[in-house]
Amino acid sequence: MLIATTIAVMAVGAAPAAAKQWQVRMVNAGPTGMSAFVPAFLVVAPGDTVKYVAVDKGHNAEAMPTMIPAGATAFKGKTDEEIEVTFTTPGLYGIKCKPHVSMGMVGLIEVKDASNKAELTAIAEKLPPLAKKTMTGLLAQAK
Ligand SMILES: [Cu+2]
Repeated sequence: MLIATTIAVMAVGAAPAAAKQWQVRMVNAGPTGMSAFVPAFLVVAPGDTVKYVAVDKGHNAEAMPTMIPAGATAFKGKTDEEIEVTFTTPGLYGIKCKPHVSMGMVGLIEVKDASNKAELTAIAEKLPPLAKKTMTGLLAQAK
């Protein structure tokens, strides 16, 4: 809690401007040719908003309830729904597309703190093989 507060204060001090809005595109053919979130890994500041854009049909974005920081609330977009999520609790958030998680369509948002990395890494072991592979690669980028 103390760490979270400190980080939030630092972020405000470093960036007095308004919170940023980021975009993650939901597409049928990402960098590997499979359905994907693009970018799949994003580092944002507390208070920033991420908009999930339905570039192609048939995708959704939802947080995996076991892969979010303690105290954070999971969100769940409907298929083809473009949602804007404001991330306030620092930590890592594992995201999936429900129809395509078994094809590896997962994403990772880091809200300026990766202190729950070990937890998410353990849970990623239980994802379907392609989702596990993608998520493990994403987690390797989180510091
Ligand atoms: Cu999808």
